[in-house]
Amino acid sequence: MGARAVSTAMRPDGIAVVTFANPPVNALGTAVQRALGEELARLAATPAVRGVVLYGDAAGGFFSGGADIAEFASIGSGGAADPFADPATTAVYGLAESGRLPVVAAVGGVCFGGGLELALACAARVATPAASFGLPELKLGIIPGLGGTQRLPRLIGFEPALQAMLRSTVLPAAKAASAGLVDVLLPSGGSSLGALVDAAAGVALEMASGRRRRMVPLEETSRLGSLANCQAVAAKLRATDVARLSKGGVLPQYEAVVAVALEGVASGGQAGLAAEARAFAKLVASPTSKALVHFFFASRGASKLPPGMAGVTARAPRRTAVIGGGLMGAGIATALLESGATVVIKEINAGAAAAARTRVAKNLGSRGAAALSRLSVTTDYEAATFGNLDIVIEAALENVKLKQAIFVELERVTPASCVLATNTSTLNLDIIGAAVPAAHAAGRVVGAHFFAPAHRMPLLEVVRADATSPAVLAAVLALGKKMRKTAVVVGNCPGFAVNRMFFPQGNVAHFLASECGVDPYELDAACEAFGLPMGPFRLQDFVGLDITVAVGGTFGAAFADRAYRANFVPAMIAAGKLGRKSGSGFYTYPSSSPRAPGTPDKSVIAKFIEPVETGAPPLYPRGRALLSPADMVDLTLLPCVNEACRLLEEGVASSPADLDVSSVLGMAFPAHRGGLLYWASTAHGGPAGILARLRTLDDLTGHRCALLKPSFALLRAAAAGSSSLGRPPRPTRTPGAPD
Ligand code: 3H9
Repeated sequence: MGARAVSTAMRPDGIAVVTFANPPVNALGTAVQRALGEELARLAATPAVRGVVLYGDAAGGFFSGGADIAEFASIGSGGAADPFADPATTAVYGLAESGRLPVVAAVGGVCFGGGLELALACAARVATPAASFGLPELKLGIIPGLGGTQRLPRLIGFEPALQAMLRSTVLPAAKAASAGLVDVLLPSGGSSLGALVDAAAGVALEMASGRRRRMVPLEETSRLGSLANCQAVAAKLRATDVARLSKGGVLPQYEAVVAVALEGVASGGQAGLAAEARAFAKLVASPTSKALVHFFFASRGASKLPPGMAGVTARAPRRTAVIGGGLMGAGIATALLESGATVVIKEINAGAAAAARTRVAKNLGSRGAAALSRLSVTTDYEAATFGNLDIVIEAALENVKLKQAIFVELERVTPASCVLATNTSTLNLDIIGAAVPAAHAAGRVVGAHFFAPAHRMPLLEVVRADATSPAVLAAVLALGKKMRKTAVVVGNCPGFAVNRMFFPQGNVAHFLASECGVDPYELDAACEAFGLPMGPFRLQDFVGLDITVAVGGTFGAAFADRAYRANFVPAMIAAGKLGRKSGSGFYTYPSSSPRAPGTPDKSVIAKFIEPVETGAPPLYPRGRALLSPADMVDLTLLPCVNEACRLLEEGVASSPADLDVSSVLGMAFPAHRGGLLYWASTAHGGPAGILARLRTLDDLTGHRCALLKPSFALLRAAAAGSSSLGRPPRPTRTPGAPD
């Protein structure tokens, strides 16, 4: 925070306009809160001042992104290190609500978390149509801790407030106004900064002169309803939203917010504030919150350019084309259109082009007409279109010759400034680039690996070949941001980061079933209780066993030293058990409800796993009785951690935090465990603990699976006594010094 974070301008009408600025998102750090409290106290002691407008000023239109999340680590430590132990930190909320002066919040942009709690404590809120409001604290494993659980229900009603907090809903200005959260909404067109401040000053003046009632939010009761009614609402929400969102009670913040809000209704606002403070202090120190805060910062960090490229900037490409309008291509086109880009889909014939358009229209749904108007489909590389593009994303079949041929065409028809991206999930970028040596050498070739369905999945792997230029990387990152994806820059190797990090999961599951007598359904149940949405066998059914074998073959060829191939899977495929799409695999699926989770088909063990594996060397040690659910989870996931260490060692991924983001957004690893590597490090005590655990598991399973042999990268991190799995940062090179 700069020294001039809070400044005041006096208006001739006696209204003080207090502006606070803490870029980039105007986080309400404790220093900002203290400075605001001091300023409100000073103004209250100045007789000429009649009221206050509170205005958050940060480039990009933020009233405030909320309390400073980076400070959470020191909360609860007590004494001077704990910024919230000092009552001066939070004095601003009481002063805004019931000090001498009416305080009005002027909101022209994002107003989240502690920022909204500050606005809620004010006597009124005036907003422009660009404003948006939300209390997203639960996503961080906490509850609002600056009065939000008490004041929001009093302003918009108990049930709407709880629903908004439980679901971390973002209310656009118009909705916030109709809910009762915004007192004055400026019309669009008349909402310049000057107009906003004038309107807020007008409201403050009316209150100062008694022409308008000054609201004290904590004392409002008219919208709360009776205690009995609130109790009934709480019971209903506990049975529905809380049960679902808390994952059956695993995440404590969902129950806490209901209990604390109810306490405020039963015992009054002040008692509610005290209950809120107690619950907040407990939650902010919980492992769940620490993991979610880690994930928050890791996701923000992931979309940055790699070290050494700082300062390179690029605008997001707007004129785009997608080659291939199949499921993947149509999904990518949909996401591009939703981000405001124009899109051309190139297909091989008129029928395929029409089908691509239909797919995109279906993805966009009934409200997508405006976006759809920016789509065109074609069967030719016409110069008029392709000569004017910023980026092409190739999403054709996973066939290297085909992709090379497409790139040759693209190099011919696109301008030299056009980014040439491929959505390959496995192929080597340099081999594709070899077909267009000039474009590749110029740095135009890059990977843009989306996950299916591309218009829904939040992750984008941006694959960087050695030749890819920083400007091209920056352009694809900017595009990712426009598409609301979290983009992670990764290096070029088979499977890139996500698929390579997770290929051991299915392999090791096969090993455990084949050679250790582990029941697939018990293994799935252990992994699902841990928080994975699907255990490895259920996931294979979902993907399709034939696809699993095909992808497994790619990894088997690339990493033959450690890949594991089970004989029973081809036998299942031969018997027509392809997984969900054929109605049966490891589970059976009723044709009447194809989305049902499936019923275990235990006959798979006796029919396929045991007979096929008989005749192998003596099975060791028919081990299911030896393995606990925790062993099964570690056996499934630590080989992935082992592979992640290799990715870090090879420089394919640049930090453990990037891989945490990739694991959560690409593989649905539970966010409340912070990501794969964060979980492994915290659960097992860093690299040395992970190594020891892997060795124990290798012993338990008879030293028969190479995926359980520690990678050199893990051994090295453990030997170095490092607390992190990543390669230690390289010292920055001083210009002129030898490499
Ligand atoms: C809270 O308020 C608790 C209280 O109830 C109680 C307290 C006692 N703090 O996302 P972006 C950083 S909890 C610190 O790329 P965008 C972010 O790390 C808070 N830093 O921008 C990044 O840094 P860097 C409740 C924050 O425009 C930079 O700002 N609020 C915070 O796409 C830009 O972020 C939330 O949960 C913060 N609060 O989106 C809101 N917010 O450049 C969380 C952001 O170094 N934030 N940063 O990587 C958001 O939802 C989005 O960041 C926001 C901006 C919509 C604000």
